[in-house]
Amino acid sequence: MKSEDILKGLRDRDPRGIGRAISLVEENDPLADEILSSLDHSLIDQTTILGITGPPGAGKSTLTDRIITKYRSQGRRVGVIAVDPSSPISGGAILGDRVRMMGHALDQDVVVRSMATRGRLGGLCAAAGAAMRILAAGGCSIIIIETVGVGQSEMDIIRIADITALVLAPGLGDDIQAMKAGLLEVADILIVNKADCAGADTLAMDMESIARESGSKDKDKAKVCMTVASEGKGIDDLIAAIEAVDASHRESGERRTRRDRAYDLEVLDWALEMIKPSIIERINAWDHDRKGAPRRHAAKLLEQECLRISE
Ligand SMILES: Nc1nc2c(ncn2[C@@H]2O[C@H](COP(=O)(O)OP(=O)(O)O)[C@@H](O)[C@H]2O)c(=O)[nH]1
Ligand SMILES: [Mg+2]
Repeated sequence: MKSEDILKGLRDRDPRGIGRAISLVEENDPLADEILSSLDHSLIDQTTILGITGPPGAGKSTLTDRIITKYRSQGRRVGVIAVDPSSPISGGAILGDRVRMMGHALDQDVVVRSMATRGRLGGLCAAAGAAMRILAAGGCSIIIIETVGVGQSEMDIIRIADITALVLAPGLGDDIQAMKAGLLEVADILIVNKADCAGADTLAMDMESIARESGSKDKDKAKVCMTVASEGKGIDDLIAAIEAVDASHRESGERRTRRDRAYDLEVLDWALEMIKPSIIERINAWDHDRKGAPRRHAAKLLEQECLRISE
C-alpha cells in the first residue's frame, strides 16, 4: 500500500483508512513519516480535544458513549482514543471500552481507537498527537481521549487536551488518591458519576471542598457535575459545562496556550523517540570501563550523537 492511497482514504473519511494510518504510526512503519508529513495540519486547530480521566470503573467509557451520542446528534464526526495502561496482551480494559461504546459500532462517523501505554519506546504524546492529527484529517471535529489518570505519561497526555474532565464514582475506594495525585488540579470539569449509588453526594461535597481549598479553581470550576452515565442522566448539563469551559478558554487565550504547550510536548516526544534507538545501539557497542559517574558517560554519548547528526 502506498501513502497516497492512505491519504486518499483519510480525505474520503474512510474509517478503515484512518485506522490503517494510525497503525502505521504505532508500528513505526517507514510510510508513517510520509503520511504524517503530508497531513493537513490546520485541521487539528479546528477540533475540540476533550480528555476524560479517572480511575478504572468510574464510568469513563459509559460516559464517553453518551457524549458521543450527543455530538452525533449535532452531526459531528467523533474520534475516540482510549489509552490503556494495562498490558496489551490481556486487553481486558480495552475490550471493555469497545463494548461500552458498542452502541456506535456501526456508525461510520465514530472512530474508536485503543492505544496501549506499555511496551512503548517513547512517550504517549507523539503517538496520541499523531493519532489526533490523523483523526482530524479524517474529518473528526471532536476528539475524546479516555485515560486512567496514573503515571507521568498519562499526565502528559492530559496536557494535550483542550478540556479535561475528571470522573470519580462512589465506592471505588481510591477517590481520594486520585485527587491527591493532582488530577483535581488539572481538571477543568469535575464529575461524580454513578449518582444513583450511595455516597455520591458525600463524594461530590468532598471534591468541591478540596477543589476550593486548592485555590486554583474559580468558583464555577469547583462545581461538580452529577451523572448517571448508564441511564444517560446529567449528560446535557455536562455538555453545557464542557461548552462553557471551551468558550471561556477561547476567550481568555487559554486554548491557544494549551495548544502551544501540547505542540511542544509532541516535538519533545518525537525527539526523544528518534534519538533513543541510536543511543541504545551506541551503549551496546561501546567498549567502556563502567567506572565513574554514569552521568558523564551519558554526556559523552550525547556529544558524539550530536556530532554524528550535525555531520
Ligand atoms: N450504577 C451505575 N453504574 C454505572 C454507571 N456508569 C457506568 N456504570 C457501570 O460501571 C462499570 C464501569 O463502567 P466503565 O464505563 O467501563 O468505566 P471506566 O473503566 O471508567 O471506563 C460498568 O459496569 C458500567 O455499566 C452509573 O452511572 N451508575
Ligand atoms: Mg473505560
